[in-house]
Amino acid sequence: MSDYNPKPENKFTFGLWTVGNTGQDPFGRSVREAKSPAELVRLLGEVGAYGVNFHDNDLIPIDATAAERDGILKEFKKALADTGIVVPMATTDLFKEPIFKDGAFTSNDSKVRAYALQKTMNAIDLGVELGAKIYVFWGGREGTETDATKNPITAIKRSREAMNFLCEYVKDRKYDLKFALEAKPNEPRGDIYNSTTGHMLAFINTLDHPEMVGVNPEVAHEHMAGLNFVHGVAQALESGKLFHIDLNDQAFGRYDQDFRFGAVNLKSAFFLVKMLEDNKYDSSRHFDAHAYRTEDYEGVKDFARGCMRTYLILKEKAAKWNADKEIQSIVAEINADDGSMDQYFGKYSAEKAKALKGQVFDRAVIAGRGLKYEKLDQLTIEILLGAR
Ligand code: GLT
Ligand code: MN
Ligand code: MN
Repeated sequence: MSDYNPKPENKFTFGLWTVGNTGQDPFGRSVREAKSPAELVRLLGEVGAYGVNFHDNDLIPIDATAAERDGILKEFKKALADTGIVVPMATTDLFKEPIFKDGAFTSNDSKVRAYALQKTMNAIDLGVELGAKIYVFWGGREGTETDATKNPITAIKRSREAMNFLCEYVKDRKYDLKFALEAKPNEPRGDIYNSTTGHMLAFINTLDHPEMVGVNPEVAHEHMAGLNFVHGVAQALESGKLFHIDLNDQAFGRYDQDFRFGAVNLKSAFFLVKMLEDNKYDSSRHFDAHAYRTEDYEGVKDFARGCMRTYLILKEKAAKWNADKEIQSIVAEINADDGSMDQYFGKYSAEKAKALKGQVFDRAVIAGRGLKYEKLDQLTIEILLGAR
C-alpha cells in the first residue's frame, strides 16, 4: 500500500482560481479572505502539488499599473522558485468583464472580438513567460440565451477565425505552445457553443493547424450534459487530442458544482483514472474544483490533498483490477476469439464482402451465451469498496 503522497511525475496541478476560490456564489458573498497569487503558490507547495495554472487576471488584475504588474510578477516568480511549483498551463479570462457580456470571439460587436484577440495575445505572452506549454480556451460567454440574437453558423465561423489567428500568432512568435479547447454545455450562458468535447473534436478538424489544437475535457461539464465522461475522454485520447484534463466531480443534472475529484461518482472516477494510467497519459492532471463554501483555508488544503489522494488511491485500485486473476480471467473469456471470423475483418475487398454474405450465423447460439458482466462489475465494486 502506498503512502498516497503526490509526486512530481503525477503532474497534479491546480488553478489559482481553484484553491483561491473565496466561496462567492450567485446567492452569497465570499466566506474566505482572498489570498495573493504568491500565497496560493505557497499553499500549493505545502500540499505537494506539482503545478499552478492561471487566467491572465487571476495573476495581474485587469487595471494593474506597470509597477503593480512588476511587483506581482516578482513575488509570484519568487514563490515558484521557493516551492519548485511550475506553470504548465495558462488561459485568458474572457468572461468576467462586462465587455464580454455577449461573448468574446463570437460577439456580434467587432470591437469586442478584436479586444478579445488582443487580450488573448497578451495573456499568451504572459503564460509563455512563466513557462506554460498548454493554453486553455474555455468559452464561458460564447453562447446565447436566445438564438434570435446571434447566428450560430456565424458563431462557428468567428470561433474558427479566432483560433486560426491565434495559432498563427503562436507560430509567428515561435512559442512552444499548444491549445486545449474546453467545452461546457451551459452556465453562465443559457447555451454555450461547441457544448461538448465531441463538438470540440469535430471543430478542431476544421482549423488551419489542427495539430496545434486539442481538448481539455472537464468531468463536471460532460456530466452536466448527461454524458459518459470516460467515453468522451477515450475519444480524445484515441485521436491524440487529450492535451489536458480538468478533474473534479458533479452530480448529474445539477449546476456546475466543481466538487473535489471523486466526491460524487466514484465508479466513473475509477474508470477514468484507470484509462488515463493504462494509456500512460502524460500531461497535467488539473483539479479544476474548489472547496465547499463551509471551509476555511485548512479546509481548502483538505480539499486539495483530497483530490490528489483520491486520484492516487484510484490509481492503486486500477493496478489491483489489472492484476486480479478472477477479473482478468473474465476479461479474457469475454474477449476470447477462435479466429474463425478473421477472414472477414480488416481492409475491405469485394471477395471478402461476397464471402461474408455467404457465411451462416446461428443467432440463437451466439446470443445464448451469458457475458458475466454482473460478476465483473461486482468484482470491480468490491475492489472499490476495499473488500478485495
Ligand atoms: C472557470 C471554468 C472552468 C475553466 C476555467 C478556464 S475558468 O472557472 O468554470 O471550467 O476551466 O477558463
Ligand atoms: Mn474547467
Ligand atoms: Mn466547471
